Amino acid sequence: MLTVWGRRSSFNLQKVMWLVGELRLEHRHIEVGGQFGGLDTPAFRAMNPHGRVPVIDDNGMIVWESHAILRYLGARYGLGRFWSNDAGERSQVDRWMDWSQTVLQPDFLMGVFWGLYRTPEPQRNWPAIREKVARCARHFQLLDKMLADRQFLCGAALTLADIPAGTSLYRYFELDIERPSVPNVEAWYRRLEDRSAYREHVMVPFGELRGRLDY
Ligand SMILES: N[C@@H](CCC(=O)N[C@@H](CS)C(=O)NCC(=O)O)C(=O)O
Repeated sequence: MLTVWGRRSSFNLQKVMWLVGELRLEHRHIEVGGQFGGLDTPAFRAMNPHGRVPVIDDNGMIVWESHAILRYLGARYGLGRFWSNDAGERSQVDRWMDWSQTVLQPDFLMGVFWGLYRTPEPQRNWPAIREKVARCARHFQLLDKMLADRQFLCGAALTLADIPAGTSLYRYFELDIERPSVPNVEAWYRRLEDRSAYREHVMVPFGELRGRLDY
């Protein structure tokens, strides 16, 4: 049995749960972190010494770090669909996953979502927020070009490449910020919205996070 730990409002948990949903894996989900606490217990720290979510236990195999979990689940349960044994094909997916984690996520999730939405109004650093909003506009314009001739980031089917970047779309389009015209990204977002796993696990209202810096 697969067990997944993490609160539903966690961006990194959402990536994992979206894939669990796509793969229709039987699982148990335990909400920890944030208002649920539980990240500092010896039992949790024995699984993840960093005390962060998500974490999975798949029949005794413990994995932490959201992208390591995506790759693990893809390799174990998604061969041919979410995992390829061909190194070249895998690299097509890996480059988008790594770019999302090292470029898009810091600029959007940390820069815009934390800077604007999670920071109480009097503490907001507007020059920094504006710079991150502008950087995100360029990232989404680049994605828009990439998506001009394809339905998903690596072609005609959803792959792991879509999961980290696609998870940011719900919050990006819900926030009251300036956005460029990105029709191909919007069409991609609509395709993701058509998927029940995306609606259930990513389109999770995030009001509890407003003005909240403590987790
Ligand atoms: N790089 C890690 C980041 C993990 C992380 O920072 N998780 C956040 C939630 S998105 C967390 O555990 N926050 C503490 C909390 O929820 O209490 C990953 O991708 O899994």
